[in-house]
Amino acid sequence: MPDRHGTDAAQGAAAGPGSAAPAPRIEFTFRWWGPQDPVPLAAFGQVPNVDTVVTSLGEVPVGEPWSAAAIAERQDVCAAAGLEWTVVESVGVHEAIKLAAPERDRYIDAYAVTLERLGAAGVRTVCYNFMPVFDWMRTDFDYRLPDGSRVTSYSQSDLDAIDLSRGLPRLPAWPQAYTAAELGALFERYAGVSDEEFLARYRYFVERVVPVAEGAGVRLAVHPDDPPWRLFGLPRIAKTAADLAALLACSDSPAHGLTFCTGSLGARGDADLPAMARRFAGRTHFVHLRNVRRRGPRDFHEVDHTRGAGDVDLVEVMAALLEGGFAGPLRPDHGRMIWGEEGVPGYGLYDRSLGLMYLQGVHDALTREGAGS
Ligand code: DNO
Repeated sequence: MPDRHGTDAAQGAAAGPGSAAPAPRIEFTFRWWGPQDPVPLAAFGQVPNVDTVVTSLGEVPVGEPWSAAAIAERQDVCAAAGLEWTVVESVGVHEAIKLAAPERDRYIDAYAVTLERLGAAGVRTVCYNFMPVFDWMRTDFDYRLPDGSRVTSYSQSDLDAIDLSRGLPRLPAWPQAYTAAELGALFERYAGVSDEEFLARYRYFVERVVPVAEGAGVRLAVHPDDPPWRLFGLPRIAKTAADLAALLACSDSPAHGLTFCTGSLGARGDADLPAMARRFAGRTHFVHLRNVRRRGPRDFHEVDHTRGAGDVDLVEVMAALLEGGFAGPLRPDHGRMIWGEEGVPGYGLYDRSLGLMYLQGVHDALTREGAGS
């Protein structure tokens, strides 16, 4: 039967004699920020070969279990736009878990309930991070490139100049803003926490949620630190290949894997991304492809997805992921804001669509197959 792109799925599957299910493939998808996202959900389905979407219930406070009804409602919104919700980005990890606070078990239980409900609803990939206090950090969300497009950027000297006694505003994807008093209290609780101790806290979390994910048919995908170095002296455990190996070593379960994010990891000059992609492909459950231009140590801005625009060679990364046998959801991460578009920084429709079409072309050239076949 023709699908909504007008192609015939049965033809694509072309099950010959003796062949079983079609081989697992890369699922090209997009992130949607929910009903408050200026990008209309249905727009993604007009991008060739996109049938699924990545989203999250960002309105639920971190630490509260997600209700089955709220999950079903978001699924319905996606289905009404012709898209299946396949990946959650993210289910936030409550700070009590990262602080090893006495109440952490309660929050771990709540996390497990959310995983069970997502699995029961058929949403099977969950991205999360284990960064202390903050989600991704930039010092400029409106950095102008010579062609007039706007991107996010990070400069260590600008970060060092931030006056924390004035608190921090809520940045895109952060669950909250921070007053100076809140920041002071949090930093005090992290004082002296080494990366080793923080990894032990991560292991504590993994040992409890991964068996639940496995039982629920959910694959957990931890996201690297963004940027991949220490901020404000806080511990950081997902910066490098060695870090990722240590995170993965916390559990051998197939439910415990990575979000392989080239923009996060590639902000470091010492990251060999193709080697990492090849090495971790089998444990990678979700891929973010993003390109950055490094201006110096701990100093970069984002660029478009094409080879040569920045320091991340997404052609080599795609080749390495394919060689490593990666199959699963992959999305273009952080595009530029172009053609006058306004929206969540990094998450406009236009440049991410250009990026995804480029990535599909790279994929098709490498595999001699069609991304949509
Ligand atoms: C930013 C994103 C991050 C990411 C989370 C994963 O654009 O890559 O906010 O979604 O860190 O938990």
